[in-house]
Amino acid sequence: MSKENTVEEKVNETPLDSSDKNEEVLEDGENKVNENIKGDVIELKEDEVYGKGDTHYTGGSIEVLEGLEPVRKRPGMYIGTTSSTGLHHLIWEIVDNAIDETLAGYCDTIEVILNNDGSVTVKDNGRGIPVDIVGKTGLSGVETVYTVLHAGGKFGDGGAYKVSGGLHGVGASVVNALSTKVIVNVHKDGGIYEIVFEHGGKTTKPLTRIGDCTDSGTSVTFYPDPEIFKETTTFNYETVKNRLRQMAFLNKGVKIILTDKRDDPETVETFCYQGGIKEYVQFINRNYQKVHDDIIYCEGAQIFEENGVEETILVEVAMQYTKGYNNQILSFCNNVATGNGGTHEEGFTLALTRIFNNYAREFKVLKDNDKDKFTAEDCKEGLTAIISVKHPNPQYEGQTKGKLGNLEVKKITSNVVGEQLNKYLLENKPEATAICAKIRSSYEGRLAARAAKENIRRKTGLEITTLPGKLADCISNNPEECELFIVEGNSAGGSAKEGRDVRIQAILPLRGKILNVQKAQTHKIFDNAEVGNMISAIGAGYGAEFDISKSRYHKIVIMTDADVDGSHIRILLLTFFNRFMKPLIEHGYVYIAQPPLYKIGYKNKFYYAYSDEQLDLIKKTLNISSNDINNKKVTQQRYKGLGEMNATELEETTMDPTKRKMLRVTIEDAAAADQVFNDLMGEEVEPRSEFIKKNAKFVKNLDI
Ligand code: 1YM
Repeated sequence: MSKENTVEEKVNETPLDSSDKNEEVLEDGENKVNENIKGDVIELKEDEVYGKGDTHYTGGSIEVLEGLEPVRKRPGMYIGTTSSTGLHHLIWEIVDNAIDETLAGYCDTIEVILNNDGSVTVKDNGRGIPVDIVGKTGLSGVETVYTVLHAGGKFGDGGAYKVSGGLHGVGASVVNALSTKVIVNVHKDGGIYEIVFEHGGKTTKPLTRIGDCTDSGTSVTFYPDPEIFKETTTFNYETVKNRLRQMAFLNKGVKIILTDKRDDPETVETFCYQGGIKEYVQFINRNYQKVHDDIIYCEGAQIFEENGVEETILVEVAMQYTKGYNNQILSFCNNVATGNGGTHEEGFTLALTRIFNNYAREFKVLKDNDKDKFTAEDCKEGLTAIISVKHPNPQYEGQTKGKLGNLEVKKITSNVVGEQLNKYLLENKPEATAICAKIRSSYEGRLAARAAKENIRRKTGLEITTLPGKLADCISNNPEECELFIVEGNSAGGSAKEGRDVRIQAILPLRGKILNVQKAQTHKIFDNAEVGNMISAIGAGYGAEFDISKSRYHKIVIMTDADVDGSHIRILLLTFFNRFMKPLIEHGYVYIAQPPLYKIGYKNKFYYAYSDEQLDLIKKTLNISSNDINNKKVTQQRYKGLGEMNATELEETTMDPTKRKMLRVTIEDAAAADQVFNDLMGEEVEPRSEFIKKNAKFVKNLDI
């Protein structure tokens, strides 16, 4: 599994061994291109876009048609990054086109094949991309779609309901531009047609009828260009599988078959969910105890006319309460996760809070002497919900464009959820009672926590901000330059203290067991020494009251061993930050240190390797043979934990800002960690004991 990091620190492999989500990386160019996209029209400055010989139509036409040269010149502007994440975008782009065909109602099966030769084939059983000539380009429909930038889906007969694609919904031509070879086969109107592109989208075999058929559909095979994807051109099975499974959940009834031909024997998995997002909620909650058995489902549509064309906004919500304490509300627009929420989530929250408060007052769950109302947080504790919106013209906001901005969506979502949730509660009394009891207990927990805090304030006159004794703080008071290292284990903590730059680097050693955040109710968090220490050291509060502007450090570095235990502690910490200090992650303040795995000594010099591949590379570069190792000309040390490194080694390899490698954690990383954490430590005992059995020999001090 590979993914890349961002920004100023050097790139390295991800340490999140059980996560397979790739994070979004925004390169400089991205904001620029997004600012420049208005609806379907790309308005880029002349010098940014036009290669020689590009076709450029403006004036009356809406589409601005471009050749593919700009894509190869600045791939980051089109797919965000050329790392593993960007590589996988190629598959999503082609699958999106097939999904659009299913949404248009012409296709029910999509196949994705990871081929032995490094290529990927995506097939559908839709109408087949049009093969007749498109007036505007003078080229066939297929060739237009694959060679003209931003050709969109408007060349066919009638214009399908095109909703796929979000942040990087840039189309098949971008895939072509970034591939060494693309073969498109179309089965349509009794004929089999083939067209081949090479060297970044040059047509090398024009569209040819190569046979007859009785079926219809499109099949696309592409070979990612290693000159573009320098980091890797290898597709990660888990990444592809997770995304395709999510696509199947979000588009009910669509059958998606994934085959990995790189395996012997090949692996085949099929995803098809008649229940759609209802089954998605069931899947997420599979390891939890539930407050009620069934999934509450709400859906609605608003149809309106724009420029004489009927457009539809679809809203779908599925939800179920668990007995856990965190919430998992995932929202999507056009099948793309909106990680920062937006108007659909706002509408949902409004309705949820309104309906449960009304119900609770009416049925005396909240009595007349209960002064406070349920807050949104009360109503969300333990809630798993999927909110999925399909919108013909989505507007995204925020730095990462992960927030839905269309105002009308708030009202539609709020109305749909308000009406249907209310109906559900009235028609399902036992479930309504159980859910209200759950919300009431969150409410009481919150009031108890508030009272306890008030008490401390009154007694001591202090906020809970005294610095913990274990913290070895730094000298500087300027948070912008300050770094907090959260270090696993005592001995490593000692080396870290010795090896740090005391001016800007603070060390907080973690000892013993960290609280299982999942099982603990929020107001008990402070009872745990390790968590309490972290909150006090960071100094910005937690939960709804977390205030990022008070954070005493702008870099919080998780430094754990490179073993199973270390990775668990990392997952635990990420989960904690994700749930109680999310803005830290959103602002990119959380990092993962990357200690080396090996130290190689050769001819009075030392070399550090951060992976087995790097170790091999170093040996190869230095021309080291196994004889040299046997003859002790070379020393090779494997670090089993941070504790084995002395202060100088730790400083040189892991802490010194000019030499170290660090990964910046993204919201996607944190969410992935959170998911792993749920699976391991949720309410259900079964998956947890399975895990412990498998990993028992590695685990030394985990509280599960
Ligand atoms: C494996 C990838 O691309 N399928 C696909 C694409 C199209 C159609 C059908 C299609 C669309 C329309 C009419 C329409 C596309 N066509 C176009 C364009 N699978 C895959 N299946 N007829 C067929 O949108 O009206 C773009 S995508 F522009 F040519 F119509």
